[in-house]
Amino acid sequence: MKIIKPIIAIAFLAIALTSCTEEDNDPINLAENPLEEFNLLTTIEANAHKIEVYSDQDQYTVGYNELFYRIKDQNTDNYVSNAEIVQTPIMHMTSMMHSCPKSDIIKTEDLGVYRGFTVFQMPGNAEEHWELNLEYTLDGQTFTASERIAVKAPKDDKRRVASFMGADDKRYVVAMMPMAPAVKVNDFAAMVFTMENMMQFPAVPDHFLKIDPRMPGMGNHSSPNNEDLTYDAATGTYKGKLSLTMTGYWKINLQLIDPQGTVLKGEEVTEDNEASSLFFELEF
Ligand SMILES: [Cu+2]
Repeated sequence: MKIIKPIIAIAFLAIALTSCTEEDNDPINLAENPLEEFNLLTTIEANAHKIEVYSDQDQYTVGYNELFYRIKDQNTDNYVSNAEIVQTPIMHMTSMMHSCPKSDIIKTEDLGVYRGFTVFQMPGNAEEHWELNLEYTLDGQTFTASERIAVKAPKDDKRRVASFMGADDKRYVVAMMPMAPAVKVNDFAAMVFTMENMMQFPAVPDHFLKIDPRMPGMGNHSSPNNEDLTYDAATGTYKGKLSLTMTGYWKINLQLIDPQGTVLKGEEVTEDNEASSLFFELEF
């Protein structure tokens, strides 16, 4: 025992010298937070666990959100790498409760980091709020945790998600995938979900999304070399090409079309009709 003590003391000294934080957590975890570049949006303390939710944005935003999760065992100060996590975001509205399109939460290549996405259709407000509900299983034991979260409109107030009733009397949610627009032919992607009930929003495969980007501030001109979005089974997204010929405000007019060719929502842009009722927006 006499030999061990000095070794431990030296080890602690080494940690104190190499670590730039004074917290008494596991130094390995602190030194190697794979989510350092991301924003910690929520910390939930429950069941002797600390659950962290990270995003590359600094808020939960209406539209598509990629979220990263870590669970720290507060008894050992270690992050757990063997959890099964299920998310159920719920919006508590004055007249009803509903969820939103969301993914399974999967493990990433970074040990102890889990990833999933959530598509919020609407922001919270003074009377109505979103709640993040998590159910997670660790070593055969299941726990729950929940926390109220603030879902806000995008900072630029541009539309990236649309929720509507289709011509087939089904409700749909169409969400634009995050992108960094540039003056070029951009890769462009979206996801389509149907609202089966208040809680279930399965992804919709094999439809089509026609795109017609326009600049309403400049005679509603379009751009060449756009490609309509078609379903990509490998990613579960709809992929196409968005041609942006200059910077500024663009309205991306959309038409959602089912496999039989029926237009479920949206109208063609013509001389007499300057915009579709289904659209995304961006400004850069
Ligand atoms: Cu709502």
